Parts: sequence; C-alpha cells; structure tokens
Amino acid sequence: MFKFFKSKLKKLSISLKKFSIGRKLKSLFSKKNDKTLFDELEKLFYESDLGVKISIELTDKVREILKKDPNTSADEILKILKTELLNEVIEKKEIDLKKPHVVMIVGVNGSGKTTSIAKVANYYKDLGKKVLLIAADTYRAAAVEQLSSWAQKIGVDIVKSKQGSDPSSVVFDGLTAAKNRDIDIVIIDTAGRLHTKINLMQELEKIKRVSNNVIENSPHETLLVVDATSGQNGVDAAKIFNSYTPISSIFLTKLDGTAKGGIVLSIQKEIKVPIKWIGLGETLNDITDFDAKDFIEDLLSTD
Ligand SMILES: Nc1nc2c(ncn2[C@@H]2O[C@H](COP(=O)(O)OP(=O)(O)OP(=O)(O)O)[C@@H](O)[C@H]2O)c(=O)[nH]1
Ligand SMILES: [Mg+2]
Repeated sequence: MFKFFKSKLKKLSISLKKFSIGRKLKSLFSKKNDKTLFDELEKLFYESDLGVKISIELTDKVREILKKDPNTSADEILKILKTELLNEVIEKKEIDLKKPHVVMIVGVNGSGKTTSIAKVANYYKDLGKKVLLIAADTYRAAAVEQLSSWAQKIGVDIVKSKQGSDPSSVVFDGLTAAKNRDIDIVIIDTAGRLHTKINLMQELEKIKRVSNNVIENSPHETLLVVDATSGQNGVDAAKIFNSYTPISSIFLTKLDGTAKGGIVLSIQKEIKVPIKWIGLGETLNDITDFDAKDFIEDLLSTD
C-alpha cells in the first residue's frame, strides 16, 4: 500500500473516533434500565448518518441480544454490531485492467468529480501507467481549464474540445486518441448533473454508447462521485444515477468534512454498490482506498 494511503487512513481514523459511536453507545448503556435506551440508540445510529434501515436493524439487534441476556456488556454488543456492519459491506470486485481501461466519472454538481479524477489519475501515474483524461464536461468554460491544469500538474495527456460542443464527440476523439497513443487508463470527466434532469441522464447513456462503439465493452468502470456531507440527498441521487447508468463503484468525497462516517455504509446498503475510493481533502494525495474492516473498527471504536 502507498505511504500516502497509510497517512490518510490515520487521519480518517482520528476523525471517525472523534464522533465515536462506540463511546456514546457505552455511555447510553450505563443507564441500561432506562426505557428510552432503544430510542436513544436508534437516534445515535441515525445521527451517525447510518441511514434509517441500518439504524433500525442495529437497534433491533441490540434489543434481541439484551432479551437473550440482559447482562451482555456494551463491549460485547459492540463486537456483535461490528460483525453485523461488516455483513452490510458490498465487497469490491477485483477488476482486470483492459488496455486501454476506460473509467467514466459521473455525479451531481460540485460533488468533487474533477478533483477526484486528478487524484485517481495521479494514483495510476505513480503506478507507472500511461493515463489520458477526456474533458467531456463541455458545459462550463472553467471545467476544461480546471481539468487541463490538473493534467499539466500531474503530467498526463488530455483530450478536450470547445465549450458547448457535444460531450459524446469529445469522448469519441479521446478514445480514438487513446487507442493510437498506447494509453493504459482513460478517465472521462462529465458535467455535474442533477439526477432529476432526465435529458441530462440520457446524455450519459449516449456517452456510454459512443464509448462502446469506439472501444468494445467500455466504459469498463462507471464511478459515481458522492459528497459525504450530502447525507440522505447523496444516497437518493446515487439511486437514480444507478438506475440510468449502472454504477460499478463509488468515490466518496469530502469525508474530511464530516465526522460521522456512517454514510459510507448506508450508501452501499441502499444502492448495493461498493465504495472504492475515499476523498479526504483537496490535494492530489488526499485519497485512500476503502478498507471495510478498519473503517468499521474505527467507526465503533471506544478509544
Ligand atoms: N474537503 C474536500 N474538498 C473536496 C474533496 N473533493 C473535492 N473537493 C472540493 O470540492 C469542490 C468541487 O470539486 P470539483 O472537483 O470541481 O467538483 P465537480 O463535481 O467536478 O464539480 P462540477 O464539475 O461543477 O459538477 C472543490 O472546491 C474541490 O476542491 C474532498 O475530498 N475533500
Ligand atoms: Mg467538474
């Protein structure tokens, strides 16, 4: 694992422990006979952004454990809850990289797509891969500039077009170039779109068709970028994106902006798609891959 991954994980771990579901659960247990225990537990889970479904499931689990043995300790309960949560995790699939391997990035406005592309491009570049970016966000003038400046900073190729041109045609040009230039990884930036705008969602389908025409079975991955601070809205948007354009995995950004962390698990539960990457800041190195076991340990830690 990269050194920068390790240091980022430490940062994430500290932030999750600060919110500390584990510690709060323990303190609720010190007044175990209180009739409000289960309500308060459910509230605690919900406030950790675990979502309604998981919050209810975990509370029911605690109820069941205490019914069987009212003397079960908080530590034992936490251990069982960690196993429960681990069962909720959707496993990442190991993906064989095709050549070129095409990744399309989608998501709502401002979720962090372009920044995350830079991070992923930099990651692959560090692995010695030849990377090409396609600037298929042709809506905002600044979008192409933003991606170009990242490409220059990282030292990777970019294919772009004029503002207002058809995003599918840029994708066509970009993928054709990728084949000619012996590229390993292609990452397609797309414009932010509201999941409720049907015509914009259909545009993604068109981009995919064009991609598949140039390189068979591409895009090989469709990465949905979700802002961790967007809570339930982010989860709702994810569901709709997934219905238009099947999502392979999620890049969850801005986890540095929320101390709660539960969204990582609730979003997987809701859309049955694994989390692949986590964004923890605005710089190239603010990226880590997602390790479910460590994450859940930290989320329920009592430290
Ligand atoms: N704190 C923090 N900020 C982030 C992270 N990822 C992106 N950002 C910031 O979020 C803002 C939006 O990022 P962009 O990458 O431009 O988002 P986008 O989804 O491409 O936006 P549109 O193309 O306008 O839809 C920028 O200020 C980024 O620096 C992250 O992991 N943590
Ligand atoms: Mg963008």
